Amino acid sequence: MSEISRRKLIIGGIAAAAGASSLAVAARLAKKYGLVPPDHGGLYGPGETLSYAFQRLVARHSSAREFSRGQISPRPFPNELAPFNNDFKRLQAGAFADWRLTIDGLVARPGQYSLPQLKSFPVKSQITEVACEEGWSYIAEWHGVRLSHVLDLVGVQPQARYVAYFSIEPDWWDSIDIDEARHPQTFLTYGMNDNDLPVGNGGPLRMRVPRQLGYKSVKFITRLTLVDDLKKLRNGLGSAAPAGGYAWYAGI
Ligand SMILES: Nc1nc2c(c(=O)[nH]1)N[C@H]1C(S)=C(S)[C@@H](COP(=O)(O)O)O[C@H]1N2
Ligand SMILES: [Mo]
Repeated sequence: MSEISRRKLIIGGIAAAAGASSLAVAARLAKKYGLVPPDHGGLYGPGETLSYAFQRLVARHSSAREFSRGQISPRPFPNELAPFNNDFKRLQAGAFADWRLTIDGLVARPGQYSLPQLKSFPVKSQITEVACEEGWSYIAEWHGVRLSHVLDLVGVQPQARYVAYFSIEPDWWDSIDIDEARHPQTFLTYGMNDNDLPVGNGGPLRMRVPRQLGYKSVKFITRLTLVDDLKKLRNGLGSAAPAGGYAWYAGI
């Protein structure tokens, strides 16, 4: 069976189950195909599962909308906030020369990357929107390296299913599946509107996941970890967001 007809068959089964009987049956089917988000256990569990499974089977290659230069938002942006911890201040005082992105977990070549190293990789740009779950949004041009490029450099092991990413702000972390991580619009960004990425917007290094809500675009990234199972990390839910009532999968 071709990949497309296999996907159609699975999503057909999941949708039929959702329509005919209960969301819980649909969720069981999704589970069979490994399409269950890590936060499926709560009140919205079956709904979360359906939306994630649908996105991965049908809209897997869809892209976030890209805008023109003229649509870039004027300052100020609503959520500009720098982290205030001492680790960050020390690095900032040194113009981020000592900033490193650590990549570890299920990779062939774990390592640490400086900003100049990341900037030496092929530079990509996109004009996309940061859409906050609270309703506001802004459009900016983002410059960085595709996460897929970096993943190819470190050599992702076949059993890896998620990329988790951690911020210098201890309470901020999140994760995406390998599909999202390899999507051409998923960037590690170090630039914005033709300048260095301002600290207020996540500088020196920020994850950009434009197909999902703003909270997945974690600022001040210092570590990426490849894992086969999100249960192994911290709260087991793949993100700091579910504790606040927000979904792990936040596709727009
Ligand atoms: N480290 C960190 N990342 C973060 C946040 C944060 O407070 N700390 N806020 C998130 C939320 S809820 C949104 S909507 C966007 C806001 O992006 P902005 O700060 O560029 O406006 O960043 C996300 N990434
Ligand atoms: Mo947000």
